[in-house]
Amino acid sequence: TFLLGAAVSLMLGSCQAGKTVADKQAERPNILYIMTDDHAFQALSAYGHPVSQLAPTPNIDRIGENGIRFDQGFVTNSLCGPSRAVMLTGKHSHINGFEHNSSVFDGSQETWITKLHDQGYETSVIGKWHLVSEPNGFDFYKILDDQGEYYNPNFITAEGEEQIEGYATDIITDLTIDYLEQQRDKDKPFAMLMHHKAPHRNWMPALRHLNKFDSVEFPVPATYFDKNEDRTAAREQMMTVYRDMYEGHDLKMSNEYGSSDYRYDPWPHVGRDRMTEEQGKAWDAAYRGKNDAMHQANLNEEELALWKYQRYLQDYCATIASVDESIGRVLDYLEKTGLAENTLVVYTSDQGFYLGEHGWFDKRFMYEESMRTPLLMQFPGKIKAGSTSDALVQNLDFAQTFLDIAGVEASDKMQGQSLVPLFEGQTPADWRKSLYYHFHEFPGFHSVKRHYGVRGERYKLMHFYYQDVDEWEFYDLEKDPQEVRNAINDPEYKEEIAMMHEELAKLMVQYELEPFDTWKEKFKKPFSGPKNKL
Ligand code: SGN
Ligand code: CA
Repeated sequence: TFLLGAAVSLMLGSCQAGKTVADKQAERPNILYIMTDDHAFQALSAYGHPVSQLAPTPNIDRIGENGIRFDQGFVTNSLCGPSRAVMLTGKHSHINGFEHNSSVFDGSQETWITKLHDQGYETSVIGKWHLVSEPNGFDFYKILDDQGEYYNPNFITAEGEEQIEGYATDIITDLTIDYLEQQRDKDKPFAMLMHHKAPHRNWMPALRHLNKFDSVEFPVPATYFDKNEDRTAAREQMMTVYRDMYEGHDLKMSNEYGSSDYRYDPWPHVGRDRMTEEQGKAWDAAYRGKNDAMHQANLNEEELALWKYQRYLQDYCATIASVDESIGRVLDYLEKTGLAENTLVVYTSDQGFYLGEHGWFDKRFMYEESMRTPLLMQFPGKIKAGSTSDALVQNLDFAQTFLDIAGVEASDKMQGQSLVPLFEGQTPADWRKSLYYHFHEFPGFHSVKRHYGVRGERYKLMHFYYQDVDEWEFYDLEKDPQEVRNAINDPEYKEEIAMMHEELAKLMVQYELEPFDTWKEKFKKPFSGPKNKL
């Protein structure tokens, strides 16, 4: 209908009802898609988790208060590049071709951005990109190089690369507001991606937040010391806070009392070494006292494991403090200029993250904390303020949702569904009852084995596969929300397990994936590439 409307107004001339074509076009909704890197819902106060109560995010919460909070938002493949490729294409990883972080995005594919661009939208991306190939369909891009750095990061534009002094989150915010204010073509609606690097590893806070949570004691998850005895993949991962974090790089621990020299840090050039002299001084001064206190305390093994958890959470939440300030600035700008009235604002993360659950950091697994993401949206007049939804939704749905609100037809190759019918907070009776998930990056960082599975409203079934591993897991999320009891061999769940197998088979047909038996041979061969990267 929109296209027809635009054509008619063109035919009627540009001054119908005192409005120019440009005016008309300007009425088409803007889309501001804000995505952080690795923001756990446990650290976003709208979701009420105890961690977030100690480190609240009032500005991010505003989006949910002005609009809708999705309580069952998930990704299809909990990893940065793959998640971004799914978000853009609306297709699962095995279809869009970006299965793991060593993939290169095929930019010739249709995405919601290319489609909106074709329909006259002004498109832009600022911040982390991580899809390797040059952004396609964007009028403007200014993206971080690869993962990007927290301090004095390098940005890539169509004109080349430049380094900007300052803190990544603040710079991305400045660039975003500057672009909206100064650079974009104001006769066109905009579709903009603002992609923060924070709170990605190695969790380097802004100078002003370096001591923000020093006196906060975060609640240690009940599963922090779990041994995961009934599951191989969970046992063999390399993402345990007290075993796999680098004491220098990740935890900023000093060598000894009185020193500011780090313990093990394989990549100082992306961290402490990038700072200016002034930044470095402030950084060292902020960590010195707390590191010295740690040395003086002479901690035993268990105490040290708990100390590491606190250091991890303090730094992680401090990086989010600057993200929260960023969102506050952007929302204020939209409100001040009146743009908020006609803009869909989305806040989400490229995946969830473990904040010590099962003893872990990072993501990848299909367990709740990493498969689930925060998801908030505001859109005055279209989304009722203060709504919540517990419908099962996925990042697979974004492309069709954004095209829907722009009045542009989705491509029939897209595999998600528009979230617009959920905007009132009601779930249509025929809404999906289960989600498909597939993690492909093995061998790889953190050694999480390949797996796929189905998450229903109550049960979860997953299949880990790779070489000698061929193992199923089953969880009852109602009785075991922390997913600590693999019930795959429990006769009590026989029927539910069979039902979930059936559901999984159905989803694989729907998403055009052959049954496991037809492709398992490919993964039986011993791996002959480089050794697992840690
Ligand atoms: C880096 C991180 C890993 C992380 C991957 C993928 N190590 O390699 O911890 O899992 O990125 O993250 S780091 O110490 O170099 O930061 S993703 O968000 O890009 O998928
Ligand atoms: Ca990420």
